Amino acid sequence: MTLKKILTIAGSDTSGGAGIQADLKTFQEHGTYGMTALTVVVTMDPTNWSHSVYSLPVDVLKTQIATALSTGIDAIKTGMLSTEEVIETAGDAIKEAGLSKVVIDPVMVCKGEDEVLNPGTVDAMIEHLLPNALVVTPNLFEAGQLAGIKTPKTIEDMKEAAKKIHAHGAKNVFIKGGKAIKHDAAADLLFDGETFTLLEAEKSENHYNHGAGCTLAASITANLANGLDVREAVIEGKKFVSAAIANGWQLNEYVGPVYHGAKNKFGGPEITTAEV
Ligand code: PXL
Repeated sequence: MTLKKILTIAGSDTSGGAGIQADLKTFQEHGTYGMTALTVVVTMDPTNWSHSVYSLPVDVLKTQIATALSTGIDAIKTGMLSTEEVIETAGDAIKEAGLSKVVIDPVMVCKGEDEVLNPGTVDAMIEHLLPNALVVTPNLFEAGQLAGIKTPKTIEDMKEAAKKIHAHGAKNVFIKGGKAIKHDAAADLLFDGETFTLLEAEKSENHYNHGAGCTLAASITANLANGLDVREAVIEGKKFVSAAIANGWQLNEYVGPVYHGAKNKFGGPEITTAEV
């Protein structure tokens, strides 16, 4: 038996819903084999759940990446990268690996934490990550930052952001509007440089959605590794994460992670697509 091998370069979410924990659970659900290069460890204060981010030495990151790449990786995903040096290290590694199946999740903040990790990281992402991205998966805030515009509020704003991010070298831009966008469905936008495709699913009432962004990007990466084209990979990714969000659950009084196994256990919702 052989499995498609995926490397995630990302942080550890001790609470288990996001970060490499989300990635590995999601890769497993797709029948792929996950490997990790850890950038940071995120812990939560048990008394108020405020986050602390502990960076690993860059040398340790480089050694992990070298270990994983030596096995012959089929696809790479990036998640939380804490500093410009870490972003550059990830970008260099991706270039060196010469892989096309690269998904960049440009994580800038954790849910509930509104401080951008480090202001210089936006420019570093534009320089080192976007030119290597087959797919980049910003949320609305991240899309605004990468595009150099205000946080998108409408689908027209999302289109403007997508064009600007595409101009930075990302081949496909998938902006997660979700239920935050002014629209009657949970809507995400795919731009391949020519066509804007809106993906819609019913809005979920469930507020337990910690880890949704990481899970979506991980599903897209696994779908690409398994041979789907970009369009199919994002449609199936949205289905996977929509099921995970619909079955999100309360871990404690502070956080409710998505359930990464939901799609395989219960099935996923219908996703409709339309050119806009
Ligand atoms: O959801 C963003 C995210 C990504 N990566 C790690 C995280 C979080 C948020 O908690 O902890 C490691």
